[in-house]
Amino acid sequence: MAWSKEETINRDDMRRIQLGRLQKTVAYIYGKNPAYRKRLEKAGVKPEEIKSLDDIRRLPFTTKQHIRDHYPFKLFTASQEDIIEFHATSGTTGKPVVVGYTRNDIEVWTEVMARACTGAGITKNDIVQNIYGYGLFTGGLGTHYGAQRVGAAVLPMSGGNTQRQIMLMQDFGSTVLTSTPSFLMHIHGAGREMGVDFRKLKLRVGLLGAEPWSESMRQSIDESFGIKACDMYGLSEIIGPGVSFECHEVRKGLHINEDWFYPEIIDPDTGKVLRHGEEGELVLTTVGNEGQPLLRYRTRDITRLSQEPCICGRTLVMMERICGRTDDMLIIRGVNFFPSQIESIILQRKGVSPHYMVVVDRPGSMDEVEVRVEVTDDFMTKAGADLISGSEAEILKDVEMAKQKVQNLKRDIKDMIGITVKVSLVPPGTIPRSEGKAKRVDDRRPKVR
Ligand code: DLL
Repeated sequence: MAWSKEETINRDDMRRIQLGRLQKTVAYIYGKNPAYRKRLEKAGVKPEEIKSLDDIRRLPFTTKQHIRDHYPFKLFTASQEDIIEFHATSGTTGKPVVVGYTRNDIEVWTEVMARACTGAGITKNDIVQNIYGYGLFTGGLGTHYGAQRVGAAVLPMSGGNTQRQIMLMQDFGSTVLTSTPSFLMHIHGAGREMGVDFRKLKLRVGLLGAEPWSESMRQSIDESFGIKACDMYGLSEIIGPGVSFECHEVRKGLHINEDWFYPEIIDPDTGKVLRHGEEGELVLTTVGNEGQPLLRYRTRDITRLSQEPCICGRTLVMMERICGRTDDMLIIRGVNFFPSQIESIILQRKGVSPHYMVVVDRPGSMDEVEVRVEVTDDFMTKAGADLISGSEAEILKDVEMAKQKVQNLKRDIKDMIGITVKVSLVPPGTIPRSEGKAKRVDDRRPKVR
């Protein structure tokens, strides 16, 4: 059973809702946000000219850069007194991408998250161990609101604390785990070492997302925990988790809450709108947000849409699981970052050059990141010379300096992005140079699908 009636209505009624909300949103933005109004004027569109859903194509796209350019609040449409919550994601320059929510926005978020929880089979009888991070990240609070709305009891764990997660899972009898898939696999590995058999616990449902994961990873999670894991997708700019979700009955694609987030698929190179079934970049228009409504936001996520009826009864348009991104954003253990953030750190440090490579791998269940950085010629020449004819004290000093560089880079990266990486210094000239766009990432993780 779906949570709300909009999930099962017929196409004509859905289009009516979407058009009404789209018209309202465009008029609202035009009237209240000078920066956005300028863009609409430049595109030659007036709110009263949006007469059908197809007219959405006349609206300009919005990008992450556009939000960043208006940091922190200039793209907000609601006034400050109506904003009741902020969230943010990390940005390429260290400045986050900020989102503001009004009370109504929180209500919409709670509603779409209640739909996602219901879709996964969560009810008021469940104990939801919420492992998504609480804080600026939207995963923790968004899931918290939705799970409470369906009447479940939330255990607000946030991320990390593996041992404690396992202890409370056992002691409280958690029935639902909400987490990034990779962290869940990490918990499983740690539990196995402690002799825990998760299949003997009361767990039965997983509501997982925030990063790409494959069908084989799902199978492995299902088996390891004795649960049915459902996918959930979302992004902070649009609302957070709850943009789309899988139903536990079918688990083959995600139902998009299209009465709030209007989807299109475009060719990322030309911007041309593609038909259902064609793969391209997902573009979302928020048709109910008040804090920071976004028109035709380019998510950079690649998927395809379909209108196939689902046996669960939901009529919402479906999207396939996300199979990649059009930019170089990396998602490691649920944390998003761009290689350029690492570059900005390297550039500030002496003795290393801006030639670097981010190597991502998944040797077990967790993603691991190694940042390889070339040392400068000067450093190399001095260390090399010392090694051949220097005194013991000089050699030890060089080694100490190299160690210090590694420690400093590790600390700066952890401070900026929040994840622990391995840093390796390599000799000058050893990172492959490319003639065109520099290749900064060597992603060795198994491909999703
Ligand atoms: O990750 C919101 C979220 C929290 C979704 C909890 C699901 C569960 P951001 O940190 O802004 O928001 O990251 C958004 O993460 O553009 C995708 O590239 C990726 N992403 C999110 N969910 C999925 C998923 C949250 N289910 C970015 N599958 C998005 C693949 C996902 N990628």
